[in-house]
Amino acid sequence: MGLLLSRIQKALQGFYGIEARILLLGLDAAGKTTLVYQLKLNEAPMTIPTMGFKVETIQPINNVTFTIWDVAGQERVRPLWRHYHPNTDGLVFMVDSVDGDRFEEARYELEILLDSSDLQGVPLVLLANKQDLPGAWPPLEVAEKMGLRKLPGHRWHVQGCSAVSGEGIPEAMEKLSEMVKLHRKALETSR
Ligand code: G3D
Ligand code: MG
Repeated sequence: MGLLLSRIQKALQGFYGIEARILLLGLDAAGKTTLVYQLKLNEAPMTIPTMGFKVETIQPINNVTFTIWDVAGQERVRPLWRHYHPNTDGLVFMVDSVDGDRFEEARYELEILLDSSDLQGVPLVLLANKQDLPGAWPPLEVAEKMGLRKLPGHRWHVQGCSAVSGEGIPEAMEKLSEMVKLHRKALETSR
């Protein structure tokens, strides 16, 4: 675990005081809370129950703040999601790679997010989680199921991982920080 954290910190060193707001999203049971526990090590995630869905915030790791929310109860709370979109620097969408029956549902939610005007151009890391389990779909196939091949206007990267073992998480963070920096640069030059 110490190795995982040090690799993540190394990946994020380039930020130098920049606070990047990262949204970690995905259907319930994708593994988001497990990932938060991994990142927070021994600290219990702070859970703020808000209107039937959960927002969890973890302290910045080298200036990167994660705001995490589950889409459980989606129909009722969907109008509220957009309040979390502004000022997002990066999007992490997590999928349970074993649960092929819910790829369609996950893709639907992801498409809504990517269409949001507040998230235009925001880079995306797709975490094809639970790769440690037998029957997990390979990351590239999960990406295809999520419709990422036809994704104009967003930088994206798919990463196979296991939130339980931490495998693949440092690579995902490295890629994310790279894309966030490129996105910021593009925003600066377009001003
Ligand atoms: P969520 O926060 O996205 O809703 P959770 O998802 O983090 O609560 O995870 C849901 C279940 O999946 C948990 O199991 C958790 O242990 C398991 N899980 C999460 N990530 C992985 C992974 O990478 N590999 C494996 N094998 N399991 C994972 P329980 O049994 O507690 O419901
Ligand atoms: Mg959760």
